[in-house]
Amino acid sequence: MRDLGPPPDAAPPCPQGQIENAAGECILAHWVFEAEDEAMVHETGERAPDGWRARQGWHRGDKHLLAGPYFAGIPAGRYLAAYHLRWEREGGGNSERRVAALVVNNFDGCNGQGMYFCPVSIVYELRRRHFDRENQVQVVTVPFEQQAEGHHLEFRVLWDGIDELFVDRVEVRPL
Ligand SMILES: [Ca+2]
Repeated sequence: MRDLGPPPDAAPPCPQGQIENAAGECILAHWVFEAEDEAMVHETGERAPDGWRARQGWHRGDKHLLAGPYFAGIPAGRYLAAYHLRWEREGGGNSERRVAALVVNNFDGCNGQGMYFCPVSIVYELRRRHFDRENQVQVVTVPFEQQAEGHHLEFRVLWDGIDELFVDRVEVRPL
């Protein structure tokens, strides 16, 4: 019996670490969005080496420390957004105190319902207890779904204005 192989119209699978995009091309399945990149938007905080930070008394709270970069090249699918963050306690309160909210947003909106905002992740309430220790960059992951390639994604960090927070970058990989 002859081995006929795969049918001729079957696309070969992408190599390890790559993913097929809407055009049928294999692309690297790993994206790095630096907080200090000029495509990013900041409503509060200041530039710091390798990222962006906000401090109580210096910067306004309840503002976005990070938003953007409105990147549309991630194929449809489920992913993890890994936020690289550094935290330092400044105010009173216990370990339940919220430091920031993290949300992955589809900036194109939800099927024409509303403009600019359509969360494609849970809204992750980042609390003090999520950090193992102060003054050390650590990773917090947020799962999200890219519903269709071409949607402009942004990775938001809404800073509460109490504890110091620094964001280095957000990395995205398939879930
Ligand atoms: Ca960085």
